[in-house]
Amino acid sequence: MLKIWGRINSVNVKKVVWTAEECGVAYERIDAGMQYGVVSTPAYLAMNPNARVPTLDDDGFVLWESNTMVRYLARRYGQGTLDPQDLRQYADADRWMDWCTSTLAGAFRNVFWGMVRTPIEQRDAKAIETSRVETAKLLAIPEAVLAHQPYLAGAQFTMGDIPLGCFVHLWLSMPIERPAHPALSAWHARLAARPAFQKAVNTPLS
Ligand SMILES: N[C@@H](CCC(=O)N[C@@H](CS)C(=O)NCC(=O)O)C(=O)O
Repeated sequence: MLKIWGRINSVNVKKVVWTAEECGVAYERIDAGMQYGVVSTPAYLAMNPNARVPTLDDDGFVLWESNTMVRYLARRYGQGTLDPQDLRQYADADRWMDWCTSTLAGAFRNVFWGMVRTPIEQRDAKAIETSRVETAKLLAIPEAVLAHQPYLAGAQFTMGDIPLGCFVHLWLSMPIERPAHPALSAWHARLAARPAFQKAVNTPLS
């Protein structure tokens, strides 16, 4: 059976669990990381030398890097739906996955870590504010796309919606000021209506 190591309050673990749920494939999730430890044990390091979560094991095939797992599961279990068959639509979906990791995640990091993982008295208000402003500015990019199509890669929900969907859910859960992004909010509501999203992504923050 498919195994996914990682605590469900990790945004990168959520991506993979959400994908498995969308594919309807049976899996076992094993808590690891942060308060659960596990990631520094020799057995875990042999699978994932980064000592990070998630790690995936599909019948002995072991992977790390969450976006790669999303692509792998989409190709193996979600062809024609999560994994677009048309090359250009595939690249369009893939582009949003890379943008989420390379651009959005770093900008958002200080809002999330500051507001959720840092005790109030130790928070760096300036870093949180810089991160908030930068994230709000970046989210105008998917907002413009979603203003004229329901999903990031067009008319259908694809793997391209998964990483950014996880991050936007966190962004909308933060007790901070946000500019109105009506198309992004409507897209988030469409994602949140999916049972797989409710199971994997709408989970406690810490
Ligand atoms: N690029 C990696 C990043 C993995 C990563 O940084 N995971 C974080 C959680 S989101 C982690 O393992 N933190 C340490 C821990 O939980 O012990 C991926 O996408 O899988």
